[in-house]
Amino acid sequence: MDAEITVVEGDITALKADAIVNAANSSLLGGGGVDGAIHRAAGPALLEECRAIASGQGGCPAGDAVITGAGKLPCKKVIHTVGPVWRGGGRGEAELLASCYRKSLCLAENAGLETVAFPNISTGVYGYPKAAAAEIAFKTVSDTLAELKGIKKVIFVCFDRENSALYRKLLEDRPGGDTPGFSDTGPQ
Ligand code: AR6
Repeated sequence: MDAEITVVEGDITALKADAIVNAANSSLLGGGGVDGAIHRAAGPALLEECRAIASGQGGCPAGDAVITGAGKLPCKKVIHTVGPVWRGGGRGEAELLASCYRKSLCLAENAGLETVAFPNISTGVYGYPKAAAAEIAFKTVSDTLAELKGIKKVIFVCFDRENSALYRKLLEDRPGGDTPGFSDTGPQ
C-alpha cells in the first residue's frame, strides 16, 4: 500500500509521530526557530545526545542528517537535518534541501519507524523561498517513499499559513489527489 502524505498546521513538538525532524544547524547544539522549540520541549537529554554525536563526527554538514532519542517529547526519535542557507539558488541549495528530506526518510526507515513529521526545512532563518522549498520537499518525499517499504505516513507540519496553503495545494494537485490528507485542526 502507498504511504500516506498529510499536511497539518501547528507545533511539531506536540506530534506523537514515530519521528519528528529538526531543522538544525551544523553544530547540532541547538538554535532558534523549530530547533529551539524542539530542544526546549525535549529537555537536556536531547542536547547531551547531540553533543555526543557532534563531538564524535564533528557536527553535521548541510544536506546530512543524524538520529537521536527524543527526551521528553511525545515522539520516539528526533532526526536532526541541516538545511542549506539560501544564497540565491546557485550554490546547490535545491540538491542540499532534497538531500535533507531523502536522508531523513532513509534514517527513519533503517530505524524501523513508520510515521515521520517534517517541518518546512530552511524556510525560516535560512531564508529558502517557501514555494520552491515546498515543491522540493513534496517531490523528494513522494519519490523517496516510492522506493522505501517501511514508512507508512509522512506529515508535513506547517507553522504558518503561507506554507500550509502551499502544501495543501501540492497535495490537491498530485495525481488523483484531493484534500483528505489535509487537517487544519492542528497536529493532535
Ligand atoms: N513547529 C513547526 N514548525 C516550526 C516551529 C514549530 N514549533 N517553529 C518554527 N517552525 P527555522 P531553518 C517553522 O528558522 O530556516 C535555527 O536557529 C518556521 O516557521 O526553524 O532551517 C537552527 O539552529 C519555518 O517554516 O529553520 C539553524 O541555525 C521552519 O520551521 C537555523 O535556525 C524552519 O524555520 C535553521 O534555519
